[in-house]
Amino acid sequence: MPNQLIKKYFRMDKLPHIWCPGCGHGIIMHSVIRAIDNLGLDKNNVCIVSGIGCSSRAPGYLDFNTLHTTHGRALAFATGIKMANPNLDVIVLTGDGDSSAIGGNHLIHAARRNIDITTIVFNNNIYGMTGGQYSPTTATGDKGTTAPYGNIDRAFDLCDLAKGAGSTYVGRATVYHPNVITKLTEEGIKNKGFSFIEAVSICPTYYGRKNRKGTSVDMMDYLKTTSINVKSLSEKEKWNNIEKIVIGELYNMPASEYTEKYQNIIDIFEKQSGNMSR
Ligand SMILES: Cc1ncc(C[n+]2csc(CCOP(=O)(O)OP(=O)(O)O)c2C)c(N)n1
Ligand code: SF4
Repeated sequence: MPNQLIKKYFRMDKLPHIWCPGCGHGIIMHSVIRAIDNLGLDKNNVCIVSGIGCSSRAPGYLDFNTLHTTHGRALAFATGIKMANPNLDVIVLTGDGDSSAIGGNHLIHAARRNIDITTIVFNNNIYGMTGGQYSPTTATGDKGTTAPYGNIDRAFDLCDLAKGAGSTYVGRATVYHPNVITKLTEEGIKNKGFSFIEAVSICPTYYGRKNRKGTSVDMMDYLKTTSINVKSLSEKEKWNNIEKIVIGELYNMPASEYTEKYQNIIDIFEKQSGNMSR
């Protein structure tokens, strides 16, 4: 089955990929492809957009309508695409730095508008592509090239941020749980509004090495032992759990969608100007 998916959805001439051995990003990319395939989406109707970073290389390998944009701006481009053609299935693949540092403002406003875009953040808690600077999701005390004595910032809970900003669908999984990433992505695509999925990834090369997290197998093992399914938690525990990585569907509350509301304004204007010309 994976082989068939690769033949169907990958640009074979763009492989091999640039990711390091043991990187988690490929697992996320594959999980997203499975979601698209399970939903039976028309390839020509799917548009995948990214910013810049190791994670943001994913659209380069995928055979859809794809756009590799500037750092932090994936959601700005995706918003333009969705506004121009609301019928497209628009999916953003982005990193934690790309989406919540340089692109943080675009994230909160896309969520606030509830525009029908599904965003999957490959969260490896570091800037991988540029050599390991700390990001807004690096845990307090962890090291990066820009935090050699340990990061003193508090880390964003990306799902909490996305929910607070207005996302109508929010979920989290890790690369140890590819089937959960797939399921959440499917539900996110089905949600008519802004869907946010945090896929916790691993960067053994920069985050792992600098923070003595061991091999990529050790890092996967950590994800396995530290994750807990949201279904076993109370409402309070699911948002305030600093000991565990809470996975599963965290929020699902459909609300009116931005491009539809915008079309309503156009319809009202055209009706009024039609009346005036009579
Ligand atoms: C305007 C601008 N600033 C900085 C950069 C350098 N840059 C490229 S990728 C990146 C960080 C990517 O980190 P993240 O989004 O976490 O993705 P990862 O590489 O870890 O997957 C930075 C700072 C850039 N390309 N453009
Ligand atoms: S630097 Fe890190 S995030 Fe980038 S490809 Fe290597 S392991 Fe993956």
